[in-house]
Amino acid sequence: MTPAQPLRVGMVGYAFMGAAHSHAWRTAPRFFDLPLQPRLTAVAGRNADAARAAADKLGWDSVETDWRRLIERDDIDLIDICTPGDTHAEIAIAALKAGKHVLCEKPLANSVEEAERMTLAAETAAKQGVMSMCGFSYRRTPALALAKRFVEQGRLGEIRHVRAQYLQDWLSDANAPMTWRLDKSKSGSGSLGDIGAHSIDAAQWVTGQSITGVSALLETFVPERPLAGDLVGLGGHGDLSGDAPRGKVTVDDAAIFSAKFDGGAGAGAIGVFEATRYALGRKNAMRLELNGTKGSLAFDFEDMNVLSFYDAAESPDAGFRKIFVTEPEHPYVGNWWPTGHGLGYEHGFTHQVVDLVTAIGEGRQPEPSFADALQVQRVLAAVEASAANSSQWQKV
Ligand code: SOE
Repeated sequence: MTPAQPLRVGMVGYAFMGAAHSHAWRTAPRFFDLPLQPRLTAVAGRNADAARAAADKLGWDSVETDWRRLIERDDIDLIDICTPGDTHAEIAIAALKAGKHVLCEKPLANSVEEAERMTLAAETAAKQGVMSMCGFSYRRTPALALAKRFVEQGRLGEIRHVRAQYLQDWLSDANAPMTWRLDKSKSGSGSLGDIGAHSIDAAQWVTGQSITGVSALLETFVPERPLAGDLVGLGGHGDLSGDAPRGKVTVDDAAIFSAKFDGGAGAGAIGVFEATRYALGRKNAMRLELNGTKGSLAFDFEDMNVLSFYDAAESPDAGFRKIFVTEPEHPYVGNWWPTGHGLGYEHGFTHQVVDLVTAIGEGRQPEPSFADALQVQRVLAAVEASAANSSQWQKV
């Protein structure tokens, strides 16, 4: 067999998402047959010593202190963007113009205007075979991929209700420090864009329906937090003293909204969404429940190897059935452990690399495309506009 051609990756950023992506780039070719062989060629970060240390720890061959150098290099085929949202548009557009494929973390951008420019650049580049994808990694959780398969098989019938929650609690402590995720100029929005965007993408993807309008409420519970310098990671457990200088939180802490979906021919589900980092005791409860005319299904990332399914054709007292999504016939699972052993958070990122590299190798547009992520961005903007206008109904 001829060895696969290399796909030489240059990654920008190396914190939490950078670590998850590094693991995925390394692991994907070890468990899946890929048409191209990923190489961890270079990582970029502004602080040379920290970037060198991250490269050594995460397994990258070289270091750059300016992302522009990655784009100039002839030995890089793909740029992986793992930085805060304020940098996405500039890096992605420059990379696509230079003929590099792009993987960009979610949410795609900090505004619809940026996301539109990125989508235009992506569509232009795709005509030359240069591909791009947005990292809504939960699509690659086997139980959620199985949920989509059930919907496509018609096992739920017509979908009437969508119930989507993303509940975390890492900001509950009012003395947890400021980080870039709480600064609108860097992150675009708070819980809404950081975790609500995942719910919006998953709900639209699993149902196959787009959100057409919303009515929303946003809340910031803790308006100021202790400043902690260049803190990396979530920073939720920083125990800074009450006297530390404080900075202004400029994003939402929690978002709730109702939504209408377009199911074609006037039909379409109605949905309720909730995203918060203040749900004490809920750690990463990314939940999706659908009720259709023939059945219902429910998923909770805190029990991520399970999909609950209710089939109305069975005896009414049969109740929800727990499907352990750990079997070879389930999406992605067959490439891992023998029956029944289960997967974790990191596997979603690995499957994301598998799907991206496979699509690039086959010359296909990977999903979610920048255009798909632009639709999510439009929903985020509509939620903010509605909340700013006393929850008035806002078309997407
Ligand atoms: C923090 O809220 C966060 O790490 C998000 O940024 C990720 O996208 C999500 O996967 C887990 O939570």
